Amino acid sequence: QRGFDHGEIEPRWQREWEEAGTFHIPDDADDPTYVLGMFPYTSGELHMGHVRNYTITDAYARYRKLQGDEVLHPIGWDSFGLPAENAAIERDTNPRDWTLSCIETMREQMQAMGFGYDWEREIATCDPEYFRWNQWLFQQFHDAGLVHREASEVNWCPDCETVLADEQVEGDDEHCWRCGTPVETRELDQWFWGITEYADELADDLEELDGWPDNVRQMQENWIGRQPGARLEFQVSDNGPVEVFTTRIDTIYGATFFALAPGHAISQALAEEDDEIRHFVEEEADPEGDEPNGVRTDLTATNPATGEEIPVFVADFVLSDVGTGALMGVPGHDDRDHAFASDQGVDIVPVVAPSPEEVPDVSEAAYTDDGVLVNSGDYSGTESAAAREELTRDIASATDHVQYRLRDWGISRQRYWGTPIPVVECPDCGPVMVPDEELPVELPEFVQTTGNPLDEATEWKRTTCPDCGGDAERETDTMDTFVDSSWYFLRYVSPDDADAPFDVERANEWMPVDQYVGGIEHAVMHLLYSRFVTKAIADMELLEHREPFENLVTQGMVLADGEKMSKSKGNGVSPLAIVDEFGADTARLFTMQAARPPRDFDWSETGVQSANGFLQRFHETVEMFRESPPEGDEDAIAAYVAREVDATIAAARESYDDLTFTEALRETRDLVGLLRQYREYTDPHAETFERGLSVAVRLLAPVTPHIAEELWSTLGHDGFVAEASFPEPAGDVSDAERERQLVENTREDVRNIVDVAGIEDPEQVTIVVAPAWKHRALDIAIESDAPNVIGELMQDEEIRAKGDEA
Ligand code: ANZ
Ligand code: ZN
Repeated sequence: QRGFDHGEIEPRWQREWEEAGTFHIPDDADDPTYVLGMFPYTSGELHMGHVRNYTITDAYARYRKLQGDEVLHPIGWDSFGLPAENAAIERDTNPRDWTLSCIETMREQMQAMGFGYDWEREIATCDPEYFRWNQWLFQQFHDAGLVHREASEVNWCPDCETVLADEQVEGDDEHCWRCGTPVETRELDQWFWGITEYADELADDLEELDGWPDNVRQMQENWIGRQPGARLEFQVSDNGPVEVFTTRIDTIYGATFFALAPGHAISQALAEEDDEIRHFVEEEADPEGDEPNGVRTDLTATNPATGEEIPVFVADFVLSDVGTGALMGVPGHDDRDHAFASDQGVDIVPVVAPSPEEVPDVSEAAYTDDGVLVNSGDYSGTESAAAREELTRDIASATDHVQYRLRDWGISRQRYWGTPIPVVECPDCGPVMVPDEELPVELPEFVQTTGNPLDEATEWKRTTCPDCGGDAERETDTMDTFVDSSWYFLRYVSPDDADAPFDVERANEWMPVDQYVGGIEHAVMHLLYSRFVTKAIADMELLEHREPFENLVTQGMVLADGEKMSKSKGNGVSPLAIVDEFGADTARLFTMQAARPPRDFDWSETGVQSANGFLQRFHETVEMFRESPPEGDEDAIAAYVAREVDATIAAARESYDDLTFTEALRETRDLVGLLRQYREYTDPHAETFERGLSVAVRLLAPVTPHIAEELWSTLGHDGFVAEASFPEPAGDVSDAERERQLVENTREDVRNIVDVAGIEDPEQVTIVVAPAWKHRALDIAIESDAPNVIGELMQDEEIRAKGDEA
């Protein structure tokens, strides 16, 4: 019987797994291996990126199960957020109904993919039973001093009508991450979570995250942007002391100008009086421009080291929200200062040199390295690092100061579909936390408006102050959805817990996540927030772990003709169409064998067909097992095949362990090819053949679980292959041993086959030519003077190269 009916096989095994509770992890499980894919945003349909992400996760989870681990592999829905609101408006429904219908569809699609989830642990962030714990966290963070409200300039997307976090503003043109509209700034009262309190720990602990890709750690480090330096004051004409931040106090003798950001209070005051300055501040200043621009003021500043009066500028390369919004300009040693000073005709003095004898010429370009101080009074001759310490000590106003690029996390959003911030605004008491027993604060009915629907919900807004009992109004901001995803991995340990966000004891046992898998686009925001929230929860003594994700794999993009595959680009291929036509196993196999997880891969129709073709052949090969058992003796080929089976197991194990998958799949594919030929052309010993099949089925089971179950039962096994054990090599499979055996045995074996079997057909010889051995077989073929074989082998590129050498 040839071919297999995926439409029959796949749903049948999915049902069987479900009925048997194969992937359910009981609450009393003892420290299961926690494998987690970043939960999907409920857009309404699985796309290829999801299929890739969750197949990687599922294959790894299934692999660990085959290794004998208990595996916790849950799934949930990141289901709050602006897109649902927009979709609801478009469809004239409300975000809740829309989102719930998306969840229904996506759940079905995931089930059709055969992902082995513990569905009893499913969560959805838009469920009040979930988001009440966001509100609870807000209170706890408030009590821990990690929440504050501040009127601040925020990024505002005029199209989405919402505030965006810095991380949600993309590109040099500063556009909205969602809709691409250029972002504006606005001044608004915003709630913040104090992630900067944890800046040092977040940066320091990156070093220990050696199960994370280096590029992700680097991106986080850059985002935190820790800069050790000093703060010190310059006396500015009538304005008194003005503070600056510098990383290079060792260059202070070369500070020949002083510059203020356009937003600095002094610049603003000067703008009132002076037309030129006002024009610059209001019109000309362009912080993003390539050239530093500025205007000279009538003020002077006193360099505290030299005592000299230096000119004061208002300049656009000085940023209002960095450091103190003022800087000391050292054109001899800083590139931007150099460009600015050259333009403005300010003195450029070298004060640091590679050595005292080689004072650099800084007229054309700054010398930016550390070195030895020159032209620096008593400090001349001192090394930069030592001079920084000494000057920070000696200059009266100077103190050590570490500056960070990281800002506190603005969690306020002026939109409907999110977690209401649990605060009541009282005219007498100010903002008051909603007490615990009143949680969750649920959302009112949805209304369509251009602004924030919560502002229009008059009834909902009206409440009483928890403190004084007087009339008060609810806060109408909702939380950034990154709050939802900053701790969801903890909720899976006790998804129905009505008394706590998670069961503390179980979380201590089950956390951290052993293997996390998700897109590189979450390298900064989601992963940094999750690390912060985990640390803050640990400090509340609810968790013994300070890092949530021990190992991380990031997956590249799915491309179509070199471009990111997406609905909006119109080049999307629906995974469901492939599941319909070829089955979930084919879709899974294709996405897994096309590229290792971190790499992008290009979608290809032929790739899908070839994956399906292989599964057909695989099915056929195992079906051969049903045919009348072959008779004959254990022969040279059987020993050959047995060794190849072992080598395949070893290679597959290595590949699954490091989540590369491609090698495991390629080797297993080759093994199946070998087994087919073995069965057709020889008189094999049944045991070796059967073992080969049983190994191949288990090696493929993590990636193509349905057909693997089907074939496992064809081979006469009762239980699920999902619960079988990963095969162990029967012999020594070290590279050295493999090589030794190869050299010792191969020549003779091939000669035996060629001679004894009287083989004419080159294809028959390729039975023993498992791919890794091909070049060796070529040597042998040449030696044993088998021209047909050579002809056949020469068609293989790898071998041809080797043949040319020979
Ligand atoms: C003097 C100096 C001399 C600096 C020197 C650097 C090199 P980077 O440049 O990334 O290391 N700075 C301080 N406040 C600023 C603001 N509000 N806007 C723009 N720039 C500001 O960052 C640290 C340096 O940025 C600081 O050290 C300061 O220039 C500048 F050879 O002070 B430095
Ligand atoms: Zn009050």
